[in-house]
Amino acid sequence: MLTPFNFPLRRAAPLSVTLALGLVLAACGDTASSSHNSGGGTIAVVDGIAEIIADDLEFDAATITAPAGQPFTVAFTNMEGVPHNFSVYVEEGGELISEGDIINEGETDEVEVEGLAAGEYFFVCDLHSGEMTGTIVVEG
Ligand SMILES: [Cu+2]
Repeated sequence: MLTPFNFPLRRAAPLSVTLALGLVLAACGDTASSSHNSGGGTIAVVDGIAEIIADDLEFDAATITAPAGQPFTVAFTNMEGVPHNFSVYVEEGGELISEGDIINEGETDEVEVEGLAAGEYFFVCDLHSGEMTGTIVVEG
């Protein structure tokens, strides 16, 4: 297990989330030894687009803020030699809103997201669902 001393900036996932993700990872044959969440930080949708990066098995933001009722694009770039994608769900384990393509190092996928009602939504790399997750906060 990683300790807070190893990763002082990373938040531990709530226990229920950790358990749920563990089930998903078990199904994939992966072995998650930690709640290695997204790297922290918040990015905003500006002029209909938000840019997010994956590197070191992390997204570079844990939160994306977006205005309610306005479709937007997430420009997702993979910066490492491990495939990733960016997908949006109503909630963890819930209904799919947008499924991003799996992309390789140096590629960018523009993921279109419909206008959403105010609230919180779940984003994740479907290939690393125990490690690469975050929240879309829709306001307005
Ligand atoms: Cu991934």
